[in-house]
Amino acid sequence: MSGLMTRANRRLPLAAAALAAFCVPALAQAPAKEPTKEPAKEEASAPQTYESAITNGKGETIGKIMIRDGANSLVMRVTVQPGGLPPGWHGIHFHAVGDCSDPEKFEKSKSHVNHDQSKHGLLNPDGPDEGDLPNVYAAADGSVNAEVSSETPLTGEGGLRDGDGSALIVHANEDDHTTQPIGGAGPRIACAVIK
Ligand SMILES: [Cu+2]
Ligand SMILES: [Zn+2]
Repeated sequence: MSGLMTRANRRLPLAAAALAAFCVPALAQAPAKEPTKEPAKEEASAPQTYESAITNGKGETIGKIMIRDGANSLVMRVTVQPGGLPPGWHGIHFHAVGDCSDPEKFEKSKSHVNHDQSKHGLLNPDGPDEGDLPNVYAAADGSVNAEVSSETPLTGEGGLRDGDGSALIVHANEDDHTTQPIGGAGPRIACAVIK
């Protein structure tokens, strides 16, 4: 939308220049339209934000998630401090209930957010479910600095912050994005409440 507008605006000086020889007042009016439109547009697209601590299997805080939710996509930054996770790839998903109070297994967070019985997996032809996300990589020191996106909204219909909330779960192994029910990602080793 903004791209189209910008392109249209960029064409204006040419057209205006051609017109100028015949009609000078038209040139003077054109720029006055812009300031009234732009501020309203920015307000409407301001992202909602949400932050939450990530806890490990001992209930200790190891990092945080920071979510920004815009009109068409949600973007989540995942930060884990050194020593927080075993090095290597880890599957992460949005699970259906915002409860991380059982750190031994994190089973209270239930299964993946999935309102329409989709198959699991970003690479599955019958998927993905609404909880599916790309893997994150923990460096040799166990830290993570990653950013992933999702079409699942933070609030509203089908949103993560529904009545019982949701949880971001970090798994021990990577998600192959294809097999059921969780892409072979293994045990749940960390959790962040989204409520
Ligand atoms: Cu999961
Ligand atoms: Zn899934």
